[in-house]
Amino acid sequence: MLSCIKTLNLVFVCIITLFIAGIAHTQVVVDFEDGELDDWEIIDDVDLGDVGPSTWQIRDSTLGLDGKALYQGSNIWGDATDSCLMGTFILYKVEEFTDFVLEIDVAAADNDGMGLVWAYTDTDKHYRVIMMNDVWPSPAPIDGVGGPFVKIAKRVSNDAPWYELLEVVKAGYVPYAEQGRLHWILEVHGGSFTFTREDGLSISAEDQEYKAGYVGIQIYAQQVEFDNFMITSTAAVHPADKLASAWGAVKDHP
Ligand SMILES: [Ca+2]
Ligand SMILES: [Ca+2]
Ligand SMILES: [Ca+2]
Repeated sequence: MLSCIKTLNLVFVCIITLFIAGIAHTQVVVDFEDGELDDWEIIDDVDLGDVGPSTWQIRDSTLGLDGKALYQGSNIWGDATDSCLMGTFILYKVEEFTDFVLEIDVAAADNDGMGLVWAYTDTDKHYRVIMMNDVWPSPAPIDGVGGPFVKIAKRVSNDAPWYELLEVVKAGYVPYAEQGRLHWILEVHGGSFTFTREDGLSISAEDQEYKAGYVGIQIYAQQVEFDNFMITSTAAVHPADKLASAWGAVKDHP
């Protein structure tokens, strides 16, 4: 009888533990205070007009962020004709994400292109949100929409047209504040993407072909700091699956 009660207690503990583990969402927070970029990969894009290189580093913030911040300081830019905003990526390479919420603090020193990338598997395969205060490209031969703007686009190739435009905010675009503290939120769920800035500007898009990949940052001709990178995986783990496997493990226990 005692043994039976012990077994029931074990069952209870296992089920509760696994249930909590199943619904908990993994979260990563990076404040760059350790000065390490070991978890990140820097990739300068292909066939750039200005081949750079990028100068990603961690430095003491000079733009009002918290302590140490990630900084890109070169003016690496564009395809050879400077008709598409490209430059350099930095990717968080510890794990790939499917459904997630990503938040980050930002402070820009210039008026050019910056944004986030996700579902990144290569320079020619990822999604991006990118914003631009400057009046560029001008004209805009690739997708017909010159700056200023914020766009969500899908990378489709390593040569023209590079990106397929999924959504753009042009008429309602408000320039981001330069030299000030900004905050971005990107929510990705099942091929639906929503990006929101601290001033309320928002853009959304969808793509049925969406698959998991790495997340990161993309820069065009911009000098900018980032801090307090926080990503929360919201990929569903069905509680019933966890309970079934928990019960199976207990039954098999001698
Ligand atoms: Ca920091
Ligand atoms: Ca500029
Ligand atoms: Ca610039």
